[in-house]
Amino acid sequence: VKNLCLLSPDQIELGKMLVEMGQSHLFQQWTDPGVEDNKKKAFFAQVAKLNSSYPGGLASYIKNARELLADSKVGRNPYDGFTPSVPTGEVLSFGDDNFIKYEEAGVKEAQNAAFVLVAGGLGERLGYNGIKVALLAEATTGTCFLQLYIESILALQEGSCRLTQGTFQKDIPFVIMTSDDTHTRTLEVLESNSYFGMKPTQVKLLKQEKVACLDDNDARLALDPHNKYQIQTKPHGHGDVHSLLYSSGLLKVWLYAGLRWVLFFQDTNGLLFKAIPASLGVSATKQYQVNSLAVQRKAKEAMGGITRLTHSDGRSVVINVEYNQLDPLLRAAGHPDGDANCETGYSPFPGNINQLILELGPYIEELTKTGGAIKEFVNPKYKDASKTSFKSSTRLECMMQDYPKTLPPTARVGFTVMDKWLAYAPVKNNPEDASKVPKGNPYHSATSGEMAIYRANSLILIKAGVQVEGPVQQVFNGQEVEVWPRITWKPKWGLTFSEIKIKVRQSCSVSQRSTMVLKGRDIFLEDLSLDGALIINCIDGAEVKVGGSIQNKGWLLERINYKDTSSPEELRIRGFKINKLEQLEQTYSEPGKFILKPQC
Ligand code: UGB
Repeated sequence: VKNLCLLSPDQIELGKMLVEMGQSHLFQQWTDPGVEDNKKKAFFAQVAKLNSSYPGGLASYIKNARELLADSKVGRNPYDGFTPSVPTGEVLSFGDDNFIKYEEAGVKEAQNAAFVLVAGGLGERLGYNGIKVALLAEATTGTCFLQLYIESILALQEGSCRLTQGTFQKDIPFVIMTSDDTHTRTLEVLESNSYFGMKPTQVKLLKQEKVACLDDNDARLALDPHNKYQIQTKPHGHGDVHSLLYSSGLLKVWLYAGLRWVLFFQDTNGLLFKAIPASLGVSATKQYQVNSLAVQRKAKEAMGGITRLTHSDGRSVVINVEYNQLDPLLRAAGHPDGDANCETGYSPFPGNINQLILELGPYIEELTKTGGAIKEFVNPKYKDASKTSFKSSTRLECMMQDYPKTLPPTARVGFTVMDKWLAYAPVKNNPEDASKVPKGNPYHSATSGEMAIYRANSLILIKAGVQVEGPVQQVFNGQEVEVWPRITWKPKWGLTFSEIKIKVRQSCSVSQRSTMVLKGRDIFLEDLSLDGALIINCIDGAEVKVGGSIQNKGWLLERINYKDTSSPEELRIRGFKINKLEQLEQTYSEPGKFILKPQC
């Protein structure tokens, strides 16, 4: 009370709210006025930020925390009373007519979409010193995830205009959710690379704030152990993206601009944009308000399952159920085998890869009802079975994919299952942990993420009639992986399967040891036989026909160990570098038609 003279009326109101919410312990160690006054002002500045960045304010946060902690203490299962069943959705098979139809519909629809990348996670499991979006997706061209995503969005933007014979190209909005851990460096990567060709006005960074930590079941806020005038905070989770978008006002701007879709995706999946056109086509064709991208899932795989949950009281929702909750839920519903594969050899529940497509109109309506808030959870680490005290402070968390939990049963919620080799290869684990993954389980490492790009591109060319020599097994950083030919192309070359520019009159072949880099849009491969390295750089407006037989020493993968600090981190983390022995490289920087048909 003695310190009231230091405070503004707003700060006094916040102080009263804290005391009313049972938080007077925060002031117990305060000194008399005149001592550490600046730290007291800083305390209220932090309280004001915590209050303004949470839907309903800090009082709502404390109230929600008490309710969730009470449920957690008694071990209430959030799925009590719900019966799981397999929801309806679309299962696609790469390259067939159905897939091609959806891809074309998706590219046309892309100009009515906004893209939202959740990139606030620091990636502790990955152990990479940089931010994850700046990590190389593949070392052959040195393209990082952010560059790959931006170039993919620009390719969709151009393709959408072309396929709809649009008179002008609409700029697709791109939002990146950052956090204190990633904001500055994300901006630096964008600015130092001229936004990888995107207009700076097209990109918006929205920074998520951390939330207050909780010391006990009464939701008493935890003080920073090193500063009694600061409340301890931790990340709230990627679910923040919904309240940030809602409070940013961008959703209404997009609606008035005629947009219809918002696509949410994660920071390290180099395959994603191979799956987006068809998935967006499914959303537009099926009029899904929520479309979860999914892949075939093996039972017990560490991947959430997209599940319809129907309550005895009539409530029904289609939601991702984390894998460790799916098995007990199924057993409780009378499935004795729990999470088991069906006759297809896969789980009947599609595997969540946390890339979502939401229809904008209903999304705005829902967020208006909830104020941007979505269902949260709390996961305290109790000291003992009495569950009366915590080992360390906890906090409320939320996940992006829990958005449908608040939707009415009438909402059109579906999913799109894609071949996993085409859609999903996240980079989450450091080499040490990846090398210990049980055999047959995905490594989810920089090594496996890069090899997955080469495999996907090889399989796509095989589907297009190219004879691509199969992989060899090699070990990098303790992970045995398939090494396919190192084939990469700019998104604008092969945005969709039907746009792959290959003509096979006699035959087209690529040997396993080959590297092929197509940096341009109008590069046409025709009866090419490649055994070595071929690099084509060409501007839009140059049309290059490439054929004939190319043989040279090529580019080899040279193993390096992740502990070898003499190599750059972005190479150590994958366990190899590219040794560029010899290549045929051609650059076309003038408009025109060119033929490259060497007989070497
Ligand atoms: N992220 C944020 O932007 N802010 C945050 O506060 C936290 C994360 P992780 P996670 O891919 O298979 C998710 O850590 O959360 C971003 C799904 O929950 O990589 O453990 C972060 O930058 C899970 O159901 O993954 O698991 C990254 O882009 C499953 O789908 C993204 O959120 C899993 O991903 C995901 O953060 C998966």
